[in-house]
Amino acid sequence: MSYYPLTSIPDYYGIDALLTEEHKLIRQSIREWVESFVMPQIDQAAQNHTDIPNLMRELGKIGALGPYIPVEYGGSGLDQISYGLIMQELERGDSAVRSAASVQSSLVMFPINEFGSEEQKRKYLPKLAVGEMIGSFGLTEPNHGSDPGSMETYFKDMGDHYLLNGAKMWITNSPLCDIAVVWAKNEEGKVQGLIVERGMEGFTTPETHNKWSLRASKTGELVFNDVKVPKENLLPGVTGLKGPLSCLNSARYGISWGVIGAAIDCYCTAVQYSKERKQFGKPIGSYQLQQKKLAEFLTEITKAQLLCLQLGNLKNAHTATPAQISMAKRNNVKMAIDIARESRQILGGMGIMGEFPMMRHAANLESVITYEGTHDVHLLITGLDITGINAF
Ligand code: TGC
Ligand code: FAD
Repeated sequence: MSYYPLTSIPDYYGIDALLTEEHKLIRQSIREWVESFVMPQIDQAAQNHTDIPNLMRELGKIGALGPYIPVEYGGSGLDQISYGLIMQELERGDSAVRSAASVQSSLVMFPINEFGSEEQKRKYLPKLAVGEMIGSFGLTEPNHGSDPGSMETYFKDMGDHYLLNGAKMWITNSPLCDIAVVWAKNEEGKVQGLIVERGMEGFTTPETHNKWSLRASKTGELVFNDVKVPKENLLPGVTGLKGPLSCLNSARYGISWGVIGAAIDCYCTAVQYSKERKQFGKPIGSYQLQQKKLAEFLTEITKAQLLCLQLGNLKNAHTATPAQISMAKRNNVKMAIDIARESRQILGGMGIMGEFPMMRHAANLESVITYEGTHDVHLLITGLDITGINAF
């Protein structure tokens, strides 16, 4: 259970008036699920560095996997604002929970739906939508993170199958995945996507241990040692780096919303604590220094909400540009990490304890500010959009 009443979750600019009844119902149902399923176990999962048991099946039940994927393939056919609100509510619980849903939705189901054959869509999407199958997304490599275009993983056409070699690193859910959407170079050096299934000979998924961030999420490698991939597992609909990068547009958009949830959890906790905790005979919330922090948190959350809502409108109209999405991802993650760090101070010593969410969110957000394009990479994308000059 959250430490604050859910009625204190802020809507300072009356943004709810711009949402539909369906949006609000979806948000409410995910919020209730996070209260009953995530909140009671998230601290222990993070402290123990274990994932939440049965998480993907539960996310499937509440419609959080592939919300905007067409109903005929097992999705919910919802709009982009609904997707954003779902991500916001999940990340109020924990970034690991939002990560699980956004990888499955934006990085696995999205490319299969956009670039897959009809057979691939029918084979994989319905199982991914209910969490019966878990997917991962392999783009980053040990030697190529911000610069995925230099990837070394490659495949050769062997006539009746492809032979895949290479390795991917920092892959969310790799130790749990049943399938991986893997981006690799063909013999012409062009990037293409392959669906690699667990059990294929030469495919292993070692776990990455000792993380101080996203401790309730499994991270690992995808290693390909002469893996024979059937020809029907190539994604036929895209060639080039724009394939994986267009998946990132969808995931980065979801993150822009998601981190508002983490910020809200920290802000609401800090407001409640500042009213209850007394020092020098008065609640600490009565002191100007603490009020300044709270006022700035609410201002930043409100600005982030407005940014996301309009970005959602642009996404619904199919006019959102990658650079607009980069701006929201960069701004909102920084907003959330700053609020997590500053709000922890409002709780004094109690702020470092697992009973309160700030340290967990702050630690998680160190990954979120790095993955899906680092804070600096998104700044360079905006710089390129402004000047037309590539500063990478
Ligand atoms: P560049 O030459 O600019 O572009 C190559 C081709 O791609 C097109 N393109 C895009 N298409 C769609 N969406 C985008 N956002 C696009 N950005 C570029 C571009 O038009 C071009 O197309 P074409 O047809 O002319 O070939 O590429 P570059 O090599 O200079 O790199 C650009 C850069 C640095 C922006 C890009 O590579 C980048 O974004 N780097 C960051 C890498 C990154 O974000 N990795 C994320 C890995 S996945 C992950 O972190 C999952 S965490 C999930 C979780 O747990 O929640
Ligand atoms: P690098 O690219 O080596 O960057 C190091 C530093 O250099 C950064 O500060 C960066 O901003 C800076 N830098 C790089 N290039 C420039 C430049 N041109 N100008 C100025 N500064 C520059 N990847 C996947 O494919 N799938 C996943 O599921 C996935 N999940 C992840 C989960 C976690 C928990 C983490 C931490 C990462 C995950 N990633 C995943 C990888 C993630 O996308 C990369 O870590 C990220 O893109 C950065 O790459 P890198 O770590 O190699 O850093």
